Amino acid sequence: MPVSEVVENSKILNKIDSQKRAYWDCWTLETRRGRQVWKFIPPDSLKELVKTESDWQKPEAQDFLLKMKAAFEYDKKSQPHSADLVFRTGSLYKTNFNPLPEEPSSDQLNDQATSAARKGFHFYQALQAPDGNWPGDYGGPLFLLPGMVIVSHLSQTPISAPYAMLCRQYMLNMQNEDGGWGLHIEGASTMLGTVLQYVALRLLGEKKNEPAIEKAKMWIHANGGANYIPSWGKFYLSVLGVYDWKGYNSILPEIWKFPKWLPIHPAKYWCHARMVHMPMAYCFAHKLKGEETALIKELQTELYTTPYNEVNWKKARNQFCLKDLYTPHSGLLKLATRIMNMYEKIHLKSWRKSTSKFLIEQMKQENTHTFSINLGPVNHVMNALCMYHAYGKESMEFKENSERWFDYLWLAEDGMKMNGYNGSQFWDTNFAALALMEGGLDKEFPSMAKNIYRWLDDQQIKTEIPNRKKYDRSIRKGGWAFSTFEQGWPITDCTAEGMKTSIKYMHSGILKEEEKTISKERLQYSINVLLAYQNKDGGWASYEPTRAPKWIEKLNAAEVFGDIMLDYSYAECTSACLQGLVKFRSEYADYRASEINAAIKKGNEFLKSIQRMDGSWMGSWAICFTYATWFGIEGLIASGEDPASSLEIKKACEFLLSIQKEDGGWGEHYESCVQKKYVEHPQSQITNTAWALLALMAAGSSNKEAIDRGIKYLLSMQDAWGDFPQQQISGVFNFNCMITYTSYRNVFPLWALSRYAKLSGQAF
Ligand code: LAN
Repeated sequence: MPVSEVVENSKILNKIDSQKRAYWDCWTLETRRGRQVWKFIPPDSLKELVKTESDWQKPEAQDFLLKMKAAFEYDKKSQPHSADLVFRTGSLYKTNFNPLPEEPSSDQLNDQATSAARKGFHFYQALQAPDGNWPGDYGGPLFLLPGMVIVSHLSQTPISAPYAMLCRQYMLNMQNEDGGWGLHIEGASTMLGTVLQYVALRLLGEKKNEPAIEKAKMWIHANGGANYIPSWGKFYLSVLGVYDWKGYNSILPEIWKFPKWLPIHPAKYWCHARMVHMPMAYCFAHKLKGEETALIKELQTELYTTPYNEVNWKKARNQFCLKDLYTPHSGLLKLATRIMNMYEKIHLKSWRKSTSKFLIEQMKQENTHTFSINLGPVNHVMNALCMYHAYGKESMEFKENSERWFDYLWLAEDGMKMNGYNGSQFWDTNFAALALMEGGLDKEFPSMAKNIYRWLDDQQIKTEIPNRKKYDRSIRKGGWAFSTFEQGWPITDCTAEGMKTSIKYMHSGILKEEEKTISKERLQYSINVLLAYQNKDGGWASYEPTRAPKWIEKLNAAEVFGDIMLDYSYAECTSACLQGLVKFRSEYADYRASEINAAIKKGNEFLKSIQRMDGSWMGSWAICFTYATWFGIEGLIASGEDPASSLEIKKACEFLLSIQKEDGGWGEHYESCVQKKYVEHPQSQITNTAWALLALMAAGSSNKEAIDRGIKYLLSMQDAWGDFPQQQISGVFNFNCMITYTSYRNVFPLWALSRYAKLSGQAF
């Protein structure tokens, strides 16, 4: 069958009219060692017309842009979460995808599971990038893109017109019916989301009398005006010049010059908190503020319910819209803020100057250590602003940083969004790797498997940061990052997973001896990372061991997130580390063996200690109890519990069985994370079902009937090509903000189906 015919016949593709597709086809994803950048390839009709950026102002070019914008209109009402169709359909074209011919039908469930897994991997292979990873949408949060738009405006570095147009379309698509925007794509409207999109849309050229803008303004006014925006918003508005720094509580830049042993020193915070504090502190120290252009003056009048010069800024410091407020300020923070505000009035000029110099040096180093990608989406654009301020638009410092903005932009059928990281490449690839190997399908898809291994090999972090303590960095050589090695921040569970999966692949029989390039010595470095990162409580946190006592959390001034100040021990990270250590021990008994044994014992005890009374574990990084209970069970089994006799595992299974839904699936609402208690979703969800099934099968649950019903649910959700539909968003951070994992709808059901087939004695 010719590709075009296949594409026309497909369920997902024929929903997209050819007009839309013509505009989508102007975009192609370039990947290199995991770096993913969307490139606009102008159609022939534009090649002569648009040679420089200013040519986009020509009427025909504008006409093209508006038509392209329309091709990315997306109806959020029926499904807020897009299905990553631009990338997926593009890949299907590129790889000349042909679905597998239907296998003879069978009434045996294990046969059905086997062919569904095979079909699913055949489809998923078409999405694998040539460098071995799976690129994908990592959007969800709505407070990121406006940050980039604001910084691009302030640094007079406009985002090129086709990109900017689709950023606009994305934000318009994500508007809620009441006129506001949530903290994330599925959330109810908040002041932070609404004011930031409002400002960003206006900066990108949306007129104030457009219906969407007028509606948004009404929402802002009805909820008190932009003076009620949470602190991070107050920061962005201040640098832009549409909020007065007088209305911003001091964040004491000089705290960076305090002795490092103090628990309040930022070096002790969770890396995301400290790396965001750093540029914020720099901007606050300089009261950095953009030029007051006509547009900025307009915004000043649009955002408030009173004239701009009558806003009570002192009061505004502590005004927060209740719809946003997740973590109210503690008494301790209020007291600290009063003292810091007092100091701000009299601050020592020389100390401020040396602090500012220190901060910019630290940020330059962060650029050096991360190929200017930086730790995450927030500090990345803020650092760019600081580089612009300190060194100017033409400086290498600014340019190297701003070139990497594009690493964070992602295009889907709902427009151009900003990812929550520079991608989730490693993480997605690792799970695909494990799922593929579960039932032995790596033998049927050897080139996919070999590419995966090459990717794992390439992506291990191979260098240490010189003089790392000066930059508050822990060891990193031997680790794996969540996205790419360039990003350079290793994570406990990514490291453990990378090590475990590499070992599994080296023993799988698909690699020739000379292809097994990851040496024992390199894996020993991973062990060094894992052992160095274990917490005293026996668990593992995300990027570093916990560095300060729990009371520091009371200083959380980011009202919209919970538990942001410290890196805590997490169920998921601990389980992954246990699995990694055990895998290493089973292959190499002669490296740091007694320490590994002790670490496993302590980790096992920690996992047991945080199991809830009902048998569940609460997840921190995906939704939610089903996710972490799967990790809990796997972690206990890996660390030596016998599923047949372990009471903890028995209770965990009972929990999972108690929440199975009528249709055989499991469905958990993201409110579970927000409320920290199990909240059911009205519909079964593919990912929750897959986690529950993986857990029950790992635990050897005797309830075959429940497992069969779950498998049937998964089978019923797969389409003829082997893909699965996108449902509710599946990831989370800091309890309150959800984030997309576009691979989960494929990888986890395929993994569960493969495990089912394997346990039924079905050989692929
Ligand atoms: C992530 C993504 C990956 C995730 C796992 C590896 C899955 C997890 O097991 C450990 C925690 C980690 C590394 C994680 C932490 C928080 C992140 C970095 C994110 C969810 C991606 C985006 C988020 C980051 C904090 C977003 C920026 C927002 C701020 C509040 C700074």
